[in-house]
Amino acid sequence: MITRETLRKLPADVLPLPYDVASVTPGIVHFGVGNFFRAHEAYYVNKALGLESRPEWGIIGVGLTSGERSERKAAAYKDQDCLFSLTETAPSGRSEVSINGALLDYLLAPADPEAVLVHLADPAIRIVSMTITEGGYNIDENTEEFRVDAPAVQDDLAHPEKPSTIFGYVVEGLRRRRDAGLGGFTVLSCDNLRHNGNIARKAFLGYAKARDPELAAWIEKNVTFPNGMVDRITPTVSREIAARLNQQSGLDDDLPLVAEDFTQWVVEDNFVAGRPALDKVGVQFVDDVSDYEHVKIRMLNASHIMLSFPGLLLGYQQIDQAVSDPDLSGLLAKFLDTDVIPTLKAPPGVSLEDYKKSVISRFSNPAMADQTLRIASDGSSKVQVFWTETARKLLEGKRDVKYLAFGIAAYLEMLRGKAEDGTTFEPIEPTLKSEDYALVNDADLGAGLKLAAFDGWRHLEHAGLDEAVVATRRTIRDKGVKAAIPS
Ligand code: CS2
Repeated sequence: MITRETLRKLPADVLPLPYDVASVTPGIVHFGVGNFFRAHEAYYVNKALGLESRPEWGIIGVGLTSGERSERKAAAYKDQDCLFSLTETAPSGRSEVSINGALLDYLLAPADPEAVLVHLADPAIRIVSMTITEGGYNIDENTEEFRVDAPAVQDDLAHPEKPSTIFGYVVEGLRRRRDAGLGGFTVLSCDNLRHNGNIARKAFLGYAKARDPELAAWIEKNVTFPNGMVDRITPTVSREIAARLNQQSGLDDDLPLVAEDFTQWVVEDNFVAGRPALDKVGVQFVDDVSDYEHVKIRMLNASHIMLSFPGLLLGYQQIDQAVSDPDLSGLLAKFLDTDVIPTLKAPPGVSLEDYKKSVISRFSNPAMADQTLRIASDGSSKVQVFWTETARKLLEGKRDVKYLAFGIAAYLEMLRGKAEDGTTFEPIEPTLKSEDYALVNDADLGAGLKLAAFDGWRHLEHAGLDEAVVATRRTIRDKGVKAAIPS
């Protein structure tokens, strides 16, 4: 365990905190304290705190789920005074360890909803950020509107002062601020979605309108929702990895974290109540983040899933193992060269050719030991978010769809949970229901194309795509994944 006491005698190679942790006051509430948040937003805030004479942008973390696992996690944070170490490792193996003290507290919302609301209504809190996953915004894929009829949302609307969803919490916090004559805060989405700020706006305003249109109008005036592109590969830390990290650092951290040395955050500078000096610690502020988002999502994230689905079928447990298979890295290069790059606009100063090389090199980083199953998880949401635009461009342009068809076929076959060598695994798909699995397992290999994952381009009818998916699934089954990879 590490605590504030540990800070006094850190091992020689561990970078200490650049500020006095006892002097930090909270300025941010963050929902969804996962590894990515710790290695990304908390990483930048930690650096920025070191530049402030009165560090006032500490973070209050909030978890929305209940149960034993969440309680264990909360206890681990409390035991460590919310401190944790981060090991940043380059593909070459060079690494650097630092301590992070930006997180000041970790609250389990279901255990004490009022404690969360008190923070949200506190004028010191000027940013409410979140990492709640691509599928967490409760947006209907077809109408692209907030799903007011979702049962959890209906529950919150029935008891708005005792919420359970992030929408209920944030809007109730804002209601209290308005009634107290205070200003709003910035809602900062850090999820991997295009226009994540616009999506957050749609979700929070969608809830607020259903609750009270006047409050919604106040929120529209007093809250901003900057769009941002976030990027850093941050794997799950298994017990073995945790032990290795501690052995290397000389710490005894119960919450150690590993991430690649690469990190990027490009954000629109639209913070209604101020922000930490993120611009001084490497965050890029731009007027329009769209081109950055497109490049990141359509190249990196799209390739990640394009690699993980066949990777799982071929029995690769880790992303670095999968990408070191030349057939799979070749597939990624061809997919990017043929389907993605020709229809992408590069942001100023970015070479898409170099970006492609960096994606493949980042995936090869063995220190990540990044799990193919983690990358494939929630494929149903990821396929929509990461592939839809490329799919539309291919279909609208009547271009060859062979790589897309391969990706879809590999996804559907992966959902059957069996690698080519017969070993089984359990796909992690929080939104798929038994009816969906029935489609995946149907003897008609085209039935799986009815999954919501493909809704984003179903209206662009293209018999060739459906046929190619069916034929590719057949080849995967009869001759194996490798035989199905298009040349
Ligand atoms: C991954 C991301 O989950 C995924 O599909 O592509 O978690 C990826 O590691 C990050 O977006 C990197 O920034």
